[in-house]
Amino acid sequence: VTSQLYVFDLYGTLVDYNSLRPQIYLLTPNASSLVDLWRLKQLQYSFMSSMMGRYVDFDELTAHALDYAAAQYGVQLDADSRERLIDAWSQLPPYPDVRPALEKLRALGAKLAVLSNGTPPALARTVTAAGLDGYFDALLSVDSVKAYKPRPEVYHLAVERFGLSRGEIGFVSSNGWDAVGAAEFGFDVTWCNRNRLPAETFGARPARTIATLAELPAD
Ligand code: LAC
Repeated sequence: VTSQLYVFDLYGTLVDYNSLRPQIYLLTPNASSLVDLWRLKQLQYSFMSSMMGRYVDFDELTAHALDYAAAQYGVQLDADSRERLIDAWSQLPPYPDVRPALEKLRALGAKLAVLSNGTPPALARTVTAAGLDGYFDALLSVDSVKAYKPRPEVYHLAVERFGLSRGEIGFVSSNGWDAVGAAEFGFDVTWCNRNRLPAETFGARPARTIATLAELPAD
């Protein structure tokens, strides 16, 4: 069945942060590990922020996470390179399966939205730079609730915005923990397992798993 509404995670689901690697290879041969750690720390800081009850926006967490990852790999970043790398998060390319999938879902009459940890300006810039701005009915940012995924009030933003019940909302994320959080909340969740990872072993199971967005809409 096709949902009336598909809500997508952004980073890692629609746009590819692995594309940051080439810029970082200019600074260290450990670019791929550095990007992995950068992402891991960015998410860890978002969890810490929500748990400590001190909201700091995602751009700032991304900067703190970069500083950590650079320190771990002994990379000295001058102010310009640091700024450029942080800014690159707003210019990430879409995965090749994204546009065809969004086209198909729209043709089936579904509404589409993004629900992301990113700030509202970052979401707008990223979606535009990726050439995806025509597809979405809403770009929902955690910034309006000052808490990060997987806090339930974040997922509630989609319920509030579209007036649908939780189970009527199709949620798509490549991030296993985000898929679990959305399933705990009660969305109809599709985990896009782009990286061929094992399923999460804690928390609610997503309704289904796909390998790429080309499988949408999935039963
Ligand atoms: C986001 C992160 C979790 O876009 O990928 O919200």
